[in-house]
Amino acid sequence: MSATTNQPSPINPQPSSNPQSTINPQSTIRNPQSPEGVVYVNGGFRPAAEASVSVFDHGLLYGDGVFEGIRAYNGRVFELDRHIARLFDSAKAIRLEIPHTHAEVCALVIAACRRNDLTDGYIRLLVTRGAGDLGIDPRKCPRAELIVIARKTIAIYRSPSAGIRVVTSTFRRNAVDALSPAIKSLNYLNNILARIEANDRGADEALMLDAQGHVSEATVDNFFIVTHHALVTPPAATNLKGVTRETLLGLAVSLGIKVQETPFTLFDVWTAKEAFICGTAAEVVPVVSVDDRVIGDGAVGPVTGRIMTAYEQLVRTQGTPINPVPDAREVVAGFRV
Ligand code: PXG
Repeated sequence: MSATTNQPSPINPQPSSNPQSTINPQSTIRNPQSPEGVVYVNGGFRPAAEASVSVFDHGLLYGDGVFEGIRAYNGRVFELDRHIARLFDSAKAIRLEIPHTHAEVCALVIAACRRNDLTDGYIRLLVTRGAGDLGIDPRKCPRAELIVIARKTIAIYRSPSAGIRVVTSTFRRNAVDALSPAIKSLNYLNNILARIEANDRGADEALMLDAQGHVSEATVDNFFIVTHHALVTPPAATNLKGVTRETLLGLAVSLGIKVQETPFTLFDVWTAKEAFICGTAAEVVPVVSVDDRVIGDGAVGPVTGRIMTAYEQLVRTQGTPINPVPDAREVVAGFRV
């Protein structure tokens, strides 16, 4: 963080008030002096070490903002449109005006991938309320701040493919009539407290219940169980409308697996045949125990295995190309010139 305004940098000598000028996805300008890559902030791309926001930014002061986590695989950004749509929905819910169009934000994500030479990695987008004064009133924040970070690596769980140990947290997921869990806001404190609880208890992840005591989701991932009847996940209303969750529901149907979106309790989890968590960063991670009850036979179950394989194949073949192959007509036209 910096108390000063961002200074012009060699990579973006003129921080522009016109965002259009910095959103050229065709641009391949890279800065060899920025081994840590470049970050889009304050209207331009800057070396990561120089990328900063004001200490008066309400994203920092109050968690007033929204975010997205997106993955790139094999030169494509997976479900880019869907993630940006959710970013705009989250922003709308908190009355935050993103100073760009949907198409511009998509173009910025692609530009961030190119400028960081990224073909596989993780993209984090944040929109904060921007700099204001020390009061809570968002009217004091004239301009929202858009930040795009693209990294080549992402580390999540210790040994995800072997399965993780989960414990139920005493902290509840946000109640729908408090702060909607559908808003991917910069305020993750109850999820963080749940994760600390899991850490303290030697587990890999925490399972959170909703205000009624039904299973909601993990701290940063949606949750599924496999019962004798179907692949079951809680209704989207009480948790984040996860892009991976949605993708897996579609994949399961195409694999002929019966799916149900219905509320369930810890009893259903403890007695499930299989369980897994899913999210953009974590992908599909088997859960081998919950609250010291072994799930199924403690190994990766057959339904989870099929879903993992199908997801792995899907993400590597679909998405928005980072470096599109030139249109065939353009190539032909090029020869004629
Ligand atoms: N639930 C919550 C509460 C989340 O924050 C998901 C589910 C999965 O959603 P997607 O759309 O990614 O399938 C998330 C994802 C991380 C990380 O490090 C992930 C999230 C937030 C912060 C960190 O994996 N969000």
